[in-house]
Amino acid sequence: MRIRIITLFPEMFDGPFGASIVSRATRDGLVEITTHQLRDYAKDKHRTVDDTPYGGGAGMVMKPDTLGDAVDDLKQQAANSGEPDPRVILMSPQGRRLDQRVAGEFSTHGSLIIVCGRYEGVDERFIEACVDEEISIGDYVISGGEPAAIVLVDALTRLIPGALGSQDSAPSDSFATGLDGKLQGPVYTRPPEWDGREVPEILLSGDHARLEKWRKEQSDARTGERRPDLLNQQNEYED
Ligand code: 9D3
Repeated sequence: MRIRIITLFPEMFDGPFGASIVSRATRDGLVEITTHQLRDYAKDKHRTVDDTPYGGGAGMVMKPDTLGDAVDDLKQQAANSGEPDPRVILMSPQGRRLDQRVAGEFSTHGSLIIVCGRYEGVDERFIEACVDEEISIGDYVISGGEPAAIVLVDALTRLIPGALGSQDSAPSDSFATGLDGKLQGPVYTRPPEWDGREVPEILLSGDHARLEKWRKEQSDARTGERRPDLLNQQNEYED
């Protein structure tokens, strides 16, 4: 899978993509990620990427021409490399909310272009002309699309077959088929007693059948307390 990211802050990706699952998947050739400085596509000497909003208002708006040129160039790169047509995703507070199903959909695309917005927003004409889908990571304000793009890339990289080592495996994730989209229950490791607190006896018992039942009960109880919304919805990972 090939991912190209358009951003004003390429350095924000170095840390997250240089560590952990994404770096291993990159090393293993499962995913190739590049960042592209939007300013490099500006034509004026000040390398302008934004302008004041028509009709007034606070903040600045990202210019459609610079963004359009960047997307066109990266699409051309993809075509020249014999890749499938990239899907263009804009990280945006107005987007469809990211969940495990959305991540799963994107993980099956051979080629993605992810555009990170900054400032008050992006000129609507660029979105109409160039963007296939706007994605939000949730109902809270962050400063720009970059942290959201990092979350999206991490979530979808985990779903590429072979991206996870033996250390942690996709089917035991909270939002995966194994737990039917419910929360994971409590987990424990040594020592068997810490600070006067004991590990539940069933975990030390070796009774596998009883243990499976206990884990399911713990998962159901926790989901009911913390995320009752998950009990009353279809498993979004599966359907
Ligand atoms: C007038 C209100 N504006 C600022 C408080 C709106 C606004 C503009 C730009 C709010 C956030 C941003 C920058 N955020 C993103 O680009 C973004 C985002 C987010 O803020 N939350 C969740 N997902 C995403 S994806 C991109």
